[in-house]
Amino acid sequence: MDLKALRDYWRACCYAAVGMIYLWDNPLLREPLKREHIKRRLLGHWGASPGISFAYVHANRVINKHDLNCIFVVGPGHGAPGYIAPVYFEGTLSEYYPQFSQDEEGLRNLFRAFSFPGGLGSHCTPELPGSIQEGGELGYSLSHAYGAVFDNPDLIAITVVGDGESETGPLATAWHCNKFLNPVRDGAVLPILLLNGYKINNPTILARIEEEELLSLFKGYGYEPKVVEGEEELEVHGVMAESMDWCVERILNIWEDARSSGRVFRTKWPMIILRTPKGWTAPKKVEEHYIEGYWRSHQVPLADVRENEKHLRILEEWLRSYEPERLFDEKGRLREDLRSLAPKGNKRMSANPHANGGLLRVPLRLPPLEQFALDVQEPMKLHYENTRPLGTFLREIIRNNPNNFRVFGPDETHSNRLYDVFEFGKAWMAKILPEDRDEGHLDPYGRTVEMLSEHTVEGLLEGYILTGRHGILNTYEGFAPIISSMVNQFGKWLDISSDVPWRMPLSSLNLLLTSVVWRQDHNGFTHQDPGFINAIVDKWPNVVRVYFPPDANTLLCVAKLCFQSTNRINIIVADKQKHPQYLDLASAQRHVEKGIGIWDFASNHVEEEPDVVIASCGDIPTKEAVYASFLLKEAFPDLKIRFVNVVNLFCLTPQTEHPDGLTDHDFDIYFTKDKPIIFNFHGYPWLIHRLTYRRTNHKNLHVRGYRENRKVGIDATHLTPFLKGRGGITTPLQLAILNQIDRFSIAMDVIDRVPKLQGKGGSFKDKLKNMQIDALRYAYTHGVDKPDL
Ligand SMILES: Cc1ncc(C[n+]2csc(CCOP(=O)(O)OP(=O)(O)O)c2C)c(N)n1
Repeated sequence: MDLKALRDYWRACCYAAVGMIYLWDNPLLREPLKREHIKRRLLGHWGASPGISFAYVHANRVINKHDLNCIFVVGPGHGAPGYIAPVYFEGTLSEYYPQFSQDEEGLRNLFRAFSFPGGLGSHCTPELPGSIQEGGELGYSLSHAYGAVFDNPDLIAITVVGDGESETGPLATAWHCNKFLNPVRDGAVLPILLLNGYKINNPTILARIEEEELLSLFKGYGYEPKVVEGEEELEVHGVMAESMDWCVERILNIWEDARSSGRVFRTKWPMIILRTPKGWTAPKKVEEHYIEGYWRSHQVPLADVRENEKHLRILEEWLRSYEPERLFDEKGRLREDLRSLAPKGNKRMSANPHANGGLLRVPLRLPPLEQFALDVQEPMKLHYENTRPLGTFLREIIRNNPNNFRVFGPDETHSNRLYDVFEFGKAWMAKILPEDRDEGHLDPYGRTVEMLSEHTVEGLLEGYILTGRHGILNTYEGFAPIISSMVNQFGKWLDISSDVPWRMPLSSLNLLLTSVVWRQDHNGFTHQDPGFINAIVDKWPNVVRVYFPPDANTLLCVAKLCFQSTNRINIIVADKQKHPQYLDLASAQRHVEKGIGIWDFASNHVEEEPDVVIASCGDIPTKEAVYASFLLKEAFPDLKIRFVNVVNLFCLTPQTEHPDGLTDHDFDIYFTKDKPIIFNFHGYPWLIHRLTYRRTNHKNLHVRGYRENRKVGIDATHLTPFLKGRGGITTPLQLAILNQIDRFSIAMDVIDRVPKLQGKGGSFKDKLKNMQIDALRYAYTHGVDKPDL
């Protein structure tokens, strides 16, 4: 093993990383460094870069030696210079971006483009070949890596995990993903903990505990850690090379044992703890300030080199310490013997097709929906759990796509009525006990992955999709905000990726939010939060879709649409409890295609211009709104009601803002230009106002929805005595009434807002109040809703 060559390759990477941060010109230091050679604005993160390149160069060595199929996941993605450098030297960057050619000119262009407007970002962004995560928001490297190797039996995800990153919740839980990794069916993750000791301004916890504690921690997580450290550069290269060999051989042996015997077993997977100084190879100290091996090396260690001649000389000395004249040939290319160290073709981690998953993606084989659809002969006659047929659909998708589709969830797939998927088991490599045979469904080959960390399952799904597969995550609506930021990061990735011509489209990220706010009968206030969608609706219109299917058949059609789409984040909000069924499959299909529709059965005098539009969005508000319409039809047979149901939330948005938005003309056709609209919504009412405020009839739009503020401004004083018990148990109708999305409130709203009812509607409004009081009394007395409601 030629350690010196390995070291030189790495030093060339370090040189290039420093060059990217500082140099505008004179990329090979062929002349003395001058002020004008320095970029005007110094941006980038040096501290993580040497460690990232170090891991990359050593990964290259084992790929060649063992003929491996590897991708490289960078947790501390802010250390992009440390990733870009080896990607450039192995030629991939030049293939995608010819301006970064393998010569002095290309090197200059690269240095200039890094962290520069219109150039390359300062993280491992989607524009970088081989990257599957930007690493901007820390914490997701391990779950992405594990998701990537599921069902990819010969793939190893070599994953640099920051020691600061390790302090985040998502990363801390993701170590447990090894309990789902089946050595027969799945690939392997080789975590390299970059224990460089510091974050932005603090030491890391893992670097300041005793070695025994550190090792015990990772042993406890089910790993066999190898510590790589040393006094001197070459020595560390030697230890790293030996350790990488050991890790890879161990992985290959585990695979071989499991696959030749067909025996699945849980094992201690290898990992590396790379204890090297932060900002390794930078000046040790500048004017009494520690740089190398300290947090000061995190970003740009010498920030004033354009103004400070002394610092400029220190920078020059630093750059020259890598001996660029020895590393590059006269054209400015990396020395040929060094270039030959990189793997070739798709063996290069930056060219591995798994890291451009759309290249490998095959569309799902979807069974026809007729098999699962409910037989709805007449609206409202059949009551059924909306998510159950979806569970059967998912089960058959698994059957048809046994190697590239998975269901993910924290722990609620059963509770969410999707249990049919358990015919194909729940992935589980930890202990299985006799009682688990009693519908535990634990199975090393299971296709559903459940772990009580919303972050981890979200990360696993993202990693699975990023590498060209398909899936869905089901979670309680109230806890979806836990992953709001993570979904946001993934959306950014998709948004940018869709503008990168060589990134092929990925399957969409499908999130089913169920056990919704309105049916937290047994959990109460803590489980009521429809706010996830508020955070997502403002995001990239090319990426985000939000669907509110009102019944089971519509949910099936929405799910099919989502599974066929690419590069999207599809949010489906649907409850799991029994609900009235409205649409047969063909009607549901049309309803989903339009995204909005008028329901004649809930309207009155459909052929005429309406007096009022009752609109709904969301399954429970729809049910209440339909009943409101029925009450009104009976009380006021002459009242002309139009009932509009919205499935695709973005229909409401102007077309200029979202591709699914209705034109203003169409919006007026549905909602009229001047009639009152009573809109019963699943989430916070202001969201509907935000989406529609520019529509012609917005001034007549009156929205009901979930309200946190029930004591102030309540316009139904007769309800005040009942505003109790919010934190505890509620009945469904009680909760609806307290938020005024119930049938009685909606009917009262219509009376209040339709001019011709304001005189004659008084007596019926009073009756409606009585009905509310009776319903609430009944709930507080018997603990359930009246059976006829
Ligand atoms: C979730 C999250 N919180 C905070 C930050 C801001 N931040 C950027 S780098 C960094 C320190 C990272 O430390 P580490 O993972 O050890 O990386 P390294 O020291 O190798 O740069 C922090 C806190 C972030 N990017 N993501």
